[in-house]
Amino acid sequence: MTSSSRRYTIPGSDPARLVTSANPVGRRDFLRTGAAIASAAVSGVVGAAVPARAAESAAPWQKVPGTPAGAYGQPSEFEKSVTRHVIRAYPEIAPGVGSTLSPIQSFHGTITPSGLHFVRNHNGTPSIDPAQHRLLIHGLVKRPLMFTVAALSRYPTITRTYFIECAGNSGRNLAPQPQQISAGVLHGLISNTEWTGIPLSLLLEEAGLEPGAAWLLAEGADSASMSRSVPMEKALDDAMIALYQNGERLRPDQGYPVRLFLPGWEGNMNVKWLRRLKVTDGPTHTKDETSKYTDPLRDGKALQFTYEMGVKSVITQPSSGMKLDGYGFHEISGMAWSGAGRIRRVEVSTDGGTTWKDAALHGQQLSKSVVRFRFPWEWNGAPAVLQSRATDEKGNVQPARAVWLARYAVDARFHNNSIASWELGADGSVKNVYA
Ligand SMILES: Nc1nc2c(c(=O)[nH]1)N[C@H]1C(S)=C(S)[C@@H](COP(=O)(O)O)O[C@H]1N2
Ligand SMILES: [Mo]
Repeated sequence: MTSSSRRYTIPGSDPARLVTSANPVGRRDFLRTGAAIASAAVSGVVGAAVPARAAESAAPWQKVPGTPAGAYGQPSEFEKSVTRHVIRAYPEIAPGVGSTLSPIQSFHGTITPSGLHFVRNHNGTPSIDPAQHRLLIHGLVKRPLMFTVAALSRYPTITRTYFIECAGNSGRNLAPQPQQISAGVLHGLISNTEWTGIPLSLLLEEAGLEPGAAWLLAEGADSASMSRSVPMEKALDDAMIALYQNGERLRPDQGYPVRLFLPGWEGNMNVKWLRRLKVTDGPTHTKDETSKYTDPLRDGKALQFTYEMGVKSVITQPSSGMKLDGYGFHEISGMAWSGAGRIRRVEVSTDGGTTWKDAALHGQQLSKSVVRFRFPWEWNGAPAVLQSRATDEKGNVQPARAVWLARYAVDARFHNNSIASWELGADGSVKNVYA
């Protein structure tokens, strides 16, 4: 702790006063520290203010030996409620079709734990034996190549942290009435992961592009045979053949053993269980890109091939379904990301967008990656509407809901990056609202 942070002490005469969310550190002590205070400094002070004798009577778990560590670690048994939300579109006829949403309301950093990564499957997660899986690169190439997973694992790799977001994320916030469901069920088709893999340009270079090679057809080995067309420009830019997720092999739900990763581009194009890349002279117009992922506009036209995910943010604490346990200090916090590059700024409004103030950005501010924003706030107990607005390094600003709705047709379902609003009632309850 720095000497300056020692100034803050816990109010009250009992030096071992228990600091809980219901019995917080005095609000004047918080305010004195100013907006720049980091929550880490506060908790550090709390720790320092409790005398050593508070720890003298041993807790039950100090009196028995602990359990031996298991072969694969699991979260605390007290965190069992932090799970993905499973939605099965056709539970009877095709149980593998659906989405499994990340509980973003429970996240506090920037990385999505692998077991809580969102999943969007068009026909379930295949069980693939890596010894039998192959990746084929063919079409307009000088040398068609077939790779085993073992062969791929011998290539030089890169490690990058990127978000992936389904184009349908936040589609539930296009319902006629705001739904009272958690932030994760509303906006949880987003995850942020450290991916390790091979630059796709390396493999394409090895295959050798023929003249006219302008697109790729990427095809998955699942029973949905998910396939999408990818412009060569992206393939030669930052596209990756991902093999690892947060340091271990890809999870089956994320495409084990091989996935195409296209940083910042709509989730659907990141073909999992990748089995084939065919180099072509134009887009293939596969079933997956003609039946879906088109964005109808107000003027009767439609956007096709909307690849880049728009600049976006969402407040995760507090968020719908939560309840603030009293007025006073509360940290407003959330996630922001952009498919165009780095997040430069996140502003927070507590009055429904009338006034905005800058939030602090935490974590590495990487390109096409989630940043965490935090905003210290003193709630005076009056109803409030909380919003966040992100700006990226290209100057793209997250649109207001009304602006987004004015652009897209009423039946548009994808790419909803508009500002989301939480209404805080006088009783501390937090509701999803359209503002
Ligand atoms: N082979 C295959 N790839 C796929 C899909 C699929 O169903 N099959 N779903 C796509 C969709 S719609 C999205 S949003 C992302 C989701 O990636 P995740 O499940 O790893 O989060 O994968 C994409 N890649
Ligand atoms: Mo998706």
